[in-house]
Amino acid sequence: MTKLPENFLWGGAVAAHQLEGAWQADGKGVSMADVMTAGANKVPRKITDGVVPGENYPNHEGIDFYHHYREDVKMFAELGLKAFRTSIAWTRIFPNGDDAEPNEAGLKFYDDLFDECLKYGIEPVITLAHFEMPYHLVKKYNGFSDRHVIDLYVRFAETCFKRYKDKVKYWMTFNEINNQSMYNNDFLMATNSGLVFKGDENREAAMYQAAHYELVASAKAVKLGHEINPDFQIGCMINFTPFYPLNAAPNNIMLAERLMQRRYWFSDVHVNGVYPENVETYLQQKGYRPDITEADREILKAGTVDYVGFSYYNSNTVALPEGRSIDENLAPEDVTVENPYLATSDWDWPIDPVGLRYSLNWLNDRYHLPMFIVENGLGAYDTVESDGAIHDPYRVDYLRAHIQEMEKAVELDGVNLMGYTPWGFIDLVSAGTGQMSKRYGFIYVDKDDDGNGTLQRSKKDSFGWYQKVIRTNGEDL
Ligand code: P53
Repeated sequence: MTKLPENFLWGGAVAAHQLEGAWQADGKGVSMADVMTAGANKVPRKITDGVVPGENYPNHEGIDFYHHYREDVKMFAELGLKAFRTSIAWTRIFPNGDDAEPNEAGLKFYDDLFDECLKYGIEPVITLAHFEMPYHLVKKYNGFSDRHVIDLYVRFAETCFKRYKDKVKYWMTFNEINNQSMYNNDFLMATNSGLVFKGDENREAAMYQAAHYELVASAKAVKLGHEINPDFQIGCMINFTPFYPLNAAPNNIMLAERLMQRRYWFSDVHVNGVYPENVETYLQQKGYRPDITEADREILKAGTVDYVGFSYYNSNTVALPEGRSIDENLAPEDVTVENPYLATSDWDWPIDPVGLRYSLNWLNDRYHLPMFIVENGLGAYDTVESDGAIHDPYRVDYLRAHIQEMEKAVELDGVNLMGYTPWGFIDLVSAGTGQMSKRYGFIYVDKDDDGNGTLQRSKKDSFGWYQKVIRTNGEDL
């Protein structure tokens, strides 16, 4: 018996700003990602006020995929990929976000890239906004805190849908739109919504407003996309990090449930077209009155998604601290505890393969839609041996264990899964830290955290392993 359907989309995932580089080529504008400096392990990236001379901005060069894409896609074909998930850099198409006309050179780049993929039978899977809003919109509107940005995003989406309607079938509107539920984190607010806080603004209220405008923008785009090509499959994309209660203490169970509600209402709106009761009630309770019109509510209903795309890296275990109450609405970072059953990566991310099966089941029970695992993987330090080999059994162990759990979810639990695209299958700049040394790839790229290196590509041991996994449709792990 074959566990996975014959047309299962085995692939790999990246995002434009983390690999393309060429940040000023052919008319590209400055994006949010272009003003983020290099951080380090446990050192957050800085968001500078524009591009400041002397700072290290690793996304400016990325791995220069912009100039290497032909040889890279050839290697992706050798790996056996059936799907390539990337994003379209908004600033290549609309350099400032509000330009009168799109930038033809930017549009042409993605035409050429998609043609190159299709030549090898690789299906492009495209995210429209993956952490790289035009910086001009950040300055002018404070990102998605302004309603004007809805239509600017929709115009970008429409331009892409029309241009690539015969080349791209699978789309996602916003990458990990729910990261901003952790509104205390500057990086997540900036990358999701282009929100840069200057003082003591109410971050939570700002988040609910910006997220609403994004959800409206997404729904408008979904509706339009279906009109442009009824065969389009347009999904949402959420970061799925399930909250586990540390133990059976009822308050910990309720705490985990409450945190799940605060983190997953975004996909409730994407899928159901309405806000869940718990969010409506919470907004009232807090006295927040985001600008949500009746017309918006109609749009949300008219633009529900076709599938649920999600990333899965780890679970998050929580416990209510002594003397605290659930109704204080504690932030996840204030209640996260070590899970005694799980090992962690060098970046302290728990490693929890069963959590992937749990996530697939949870999402299936809640949404009853096809699902697409569009990111999963292990960031790790790799060592290049004197003969050039890179032995990365830790990466294979991580992925094998996750694929096994994914296959159980399909085979034994009946989930409808479209595909699996491991993250950063070619080494690229880490989103969270800006490091090159946090590597996810099967393909090694010679570049270090200071930007030195030849950019030469080579195969790690995991390359041959993943090739075999795809060839056997996940039978031989
Ligand atoms: P890096 C935070 C938490 C979970 C996933 O992350 C996240 C983030 C943002 O860093 O991002 C997703 O590179 C994201 C990718 C990113 C990948 O996970 O920090 O969609 O852009 O590279 C891995 O190790």
